[in-house]
Amino acid sequence: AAKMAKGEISAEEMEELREAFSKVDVDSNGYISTDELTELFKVANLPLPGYRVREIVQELSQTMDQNKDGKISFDEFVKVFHGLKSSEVAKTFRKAINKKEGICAVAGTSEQSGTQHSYSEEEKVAFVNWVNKALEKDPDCKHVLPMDPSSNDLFTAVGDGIILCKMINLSVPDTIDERTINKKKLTPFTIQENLNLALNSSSAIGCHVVNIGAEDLKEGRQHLVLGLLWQIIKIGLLADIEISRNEALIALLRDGENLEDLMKLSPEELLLRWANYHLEQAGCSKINNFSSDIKVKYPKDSKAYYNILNQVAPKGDEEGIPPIVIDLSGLREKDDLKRAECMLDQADRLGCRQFVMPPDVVRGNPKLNLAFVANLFNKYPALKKPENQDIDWSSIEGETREERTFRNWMNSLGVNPRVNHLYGDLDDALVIFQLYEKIKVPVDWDKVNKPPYPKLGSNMKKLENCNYAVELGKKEAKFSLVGIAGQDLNEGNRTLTLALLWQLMRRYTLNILEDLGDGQKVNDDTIVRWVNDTLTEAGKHTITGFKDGSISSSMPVLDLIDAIQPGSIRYDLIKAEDLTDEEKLNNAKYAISMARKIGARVYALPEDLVEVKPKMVMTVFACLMARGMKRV
Ligand SMILES: *[C@@H]1O[C@H](CO)[C@@H](O)[C@H](O)[C@H]1NC(C)=O
Ligand SMILES: *[C@@H]1O[C@H](CO)[C@@H](O)[C@H](O)[C@H]1NC(C)=O
Ligand SMILES: *[C@@H]1O[C@H](CO)[C@@H](O)[C@H](O)[C@H]1NC(C)=O
Ligand SMILES: *[C@@H]1O[C@H](CO)[C@@H](O)[C@H](O)[C@H]1NC(C)=O
Ligand SMILES: CC(=O)N[C@H]1CO[C@H](CO)[C@@H](O)[C@@H]1O
Repeated sequence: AAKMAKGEISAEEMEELREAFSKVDVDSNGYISTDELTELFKVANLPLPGYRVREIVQELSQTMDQNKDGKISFDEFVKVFHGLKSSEVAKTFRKAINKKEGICAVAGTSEQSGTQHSYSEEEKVAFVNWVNKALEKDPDCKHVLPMDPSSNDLFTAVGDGIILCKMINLSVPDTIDERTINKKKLTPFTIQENLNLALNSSSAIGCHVVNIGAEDLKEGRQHLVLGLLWQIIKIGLLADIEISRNEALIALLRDGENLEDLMKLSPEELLLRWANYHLEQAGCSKINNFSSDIKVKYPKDSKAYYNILNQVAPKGDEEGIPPIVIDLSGLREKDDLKRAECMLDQADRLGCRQFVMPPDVVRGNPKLNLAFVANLFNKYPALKKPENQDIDWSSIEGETREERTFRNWMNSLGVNPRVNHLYGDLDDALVIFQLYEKIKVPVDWDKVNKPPYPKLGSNMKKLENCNYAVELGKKEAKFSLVGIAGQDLNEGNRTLTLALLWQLMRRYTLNILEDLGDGQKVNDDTIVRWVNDTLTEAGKHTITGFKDGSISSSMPVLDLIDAIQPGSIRYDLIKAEDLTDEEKLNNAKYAISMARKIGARVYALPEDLVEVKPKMVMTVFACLMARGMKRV
């Protein structure tokens, strides 16, 4: 071979890099994000502590992302990767790429890393202002609020876990039982409990909480705190941008589309539609995103935002709501920042000056502009539910609890792309393959078709994936998939998709127990026996199984928590006998939050206990058993 100049890359090496890149770029969008890099290390099962992985990812993304757009293109990847060839980072990274098999999460340990991580100052300011306002009246937050947005207050304020718990509960109401938050006379132990509660509840609402631990929050690791807080805030902002929650969104249907097409859109896509709907009504051109389109075409004249504000502002046609006339004179302001400031003054009159400062509008910060528009939508949707005869209203059903639990479970594991609609988003089985890897079923990615799919025959490609997914389930995972074909996944047959997902979640849960028990096989009986033994030892009532009627009161769960961590349950807060439905639910909320507080990652919902749903009951006991086995 010809001798190569230093820094040149051989064709073979290039091939290797391309392969590595496409392995990391799970969603094949041509870019890898830092999350995807983290995922690679995880998949590679590198025996590195979490903080080390974080450092490497940080270092790589800082050097690699040369144009600082938060994404790493293949060219950037090649350039820097090659430059780093001899460094320790490159070696580790290379090792990670070459060892693609074997899945095992790298533990989220949190030693002092000593490295300085970068974070976005604008985002910090925006989140601080949002939290200040959201919790303004909460007496439990007086000790830390209001935070000064220009300081680092936020990173100390989150350290006791209270603010995070409160924000989680605002984003998904009723996630955390108020009674389980430690508020007074905090000690290192009770702070740890609050942080466990916050982290495990974040998982339960579908935040991707990988490589972040209580220590990171206690020490206020800036980029981790901001990352988690953004996920929590975003889930809350997007919660109502969904057709079953707001039927007026059907006004966004376009000619030739049916309801199903609209229901498949992600909340972000719906929000963009909404913005464009109002722009169209105003006779303006459309935008394609809340980043460069806001920045380049528009706030050159801040037109998009001005027009949306003008469209949604109350016109005085609704009783009791006075009209607000948007002053458009700021459009004539020549200076970009000043024009954006004038626009935000108008947003302020609607009570919607949130998340963005003039420079964020001018530069088109994607997160903050998305948040700004989402908040505007939540306050002033300005849509009318169409009175259309052709619409089959009965087909609009919200997500069931079971569906929501599965979805939150997989999102918290960081599947990519994020799942918004359980059926539509699984039609190419890509997410299913990622879940197989999480339960140690090897996936031959060469057999998997990856997006973008060709325009013609795209469904064929997806169907092939689904067939392979079912085959893996039958042959490798040894699931019971009688009567399930790839087509059922592809078409989103509810019963059959749920059957597969349940087996995935169940296996995932059992795997955790088996790993803790040195590989010993675990089944339902093993769990019930462990629960019985633990309860008996503590002098409490046992259960006959996951269908035991006594579970409806949550008493067995509460007793088990108290057996695992003696003295943790405040029995004075609960009622044990002759319970009304409301009292049962009350106990169940307390039980679920307590389980998370002592460190169990429970996804089930209180209603699952009250109604004694055996599958979800099983996961609750299994998670507690996992927690109990770690108790030494
Ligand atoms: C959580 O939300 C529910 C319902 O919105 C509320 O009743 C409860 O007080 C909240 N708890 C916390 C911890 O904020
Ligand atoms: C936003 O949309 C425009 C086209 O309207 C496109 O040129 C630009 O690349 C998009 N920006 C991002 C970040 O996707
Ligand atoms: C889903 O599959 C089940 C079992 O094969 C079948 O009974 C049911 O009709 C299917 N549902 C739909 C909507 O096709
Ligand atoms: C648990 O205890 C109940 C009641 O004492 C008993 O009926 C059941 O068989 C026990 N189950 C196991 C698996 O030990
Ligand atoms: C997902 C998650 O953060 N789970 C945590 C629940 O709480 C325990 C105790 O802090 C942690 O070990 C888990 O990682």
